[in-house]
Amino acid sequence: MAMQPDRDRLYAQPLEQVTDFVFDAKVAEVFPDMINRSVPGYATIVRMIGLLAASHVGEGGRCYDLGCSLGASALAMARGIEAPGCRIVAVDNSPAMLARARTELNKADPSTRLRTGLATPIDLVCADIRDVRIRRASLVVLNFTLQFIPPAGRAALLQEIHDNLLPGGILVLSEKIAFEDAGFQTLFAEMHHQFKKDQGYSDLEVSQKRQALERVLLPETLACHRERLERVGFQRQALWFQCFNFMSLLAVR
Ligand code: GEK
Repeated sequence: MAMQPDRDRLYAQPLEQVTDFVFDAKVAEVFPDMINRSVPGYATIVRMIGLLAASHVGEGGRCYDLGCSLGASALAMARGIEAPGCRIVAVDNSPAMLARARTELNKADPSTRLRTGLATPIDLVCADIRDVRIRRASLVVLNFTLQFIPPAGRAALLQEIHDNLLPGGILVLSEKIAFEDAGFQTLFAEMHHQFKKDQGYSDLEVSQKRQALERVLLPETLACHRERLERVGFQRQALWFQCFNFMSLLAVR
């Protein structure tokens, strides 16, 4: 049978030692398949980010996709935005992911090297999102990225975002979450496992990947996210998506 080059098989064979997960070239290669088969609702969330951008970003608006990976959310925004003179800044600190993002975005938009067809240009920036200065933003997206920032650094990042959103500007914060209730924690972890099996992953793949992420992806409870958003100044927020232990919040400045 022909190998599918983009199929995620990174954890299919038993590994002598499962090392911490990193966003390297091997991951970048299979990333769309990996995230679609690992995060329930991922494609829906990305599509809705496009719709949010379409309805919220006015003329000259600035948008940020923080932890952009291959640029799926940035591309959804670029496709959604109709207002003229807008700009999207897409940031990731993995050179391998950004290199692949550049190829993917140019494929989506070959004639302009990220600049045609899509009226809204996307600037790809290789940087740590904690070092990026947000300026007069209409829309900021953290789509499954905050979970990779050590918890002690999360409030400062959200403060920077809050303080530099325009009044009425929005933050989309999507995360894997934990549950205080031990019963729900077990139930949703199990449902996520079942989801991954249903997507074609084996028990071995699921368990090795879980081990690899254990010290890298640190989920918090929904209450914890909401309280911190409130503390940094987001008084208006709504949970607009949840499937098992994955959710997305919309917070308005
Ligand atoms: C999507 N948002 O497809 N600075 C910059 N980037 C970072 C940092 C950091 N400190 N830490 C992690 N990343 C995307 C999916 S994936 C989610 C986001 C996942 C980057 C990391 O390199 C990776 O590309 C991304 O955050 C997380 O809508 O893999 O579960």
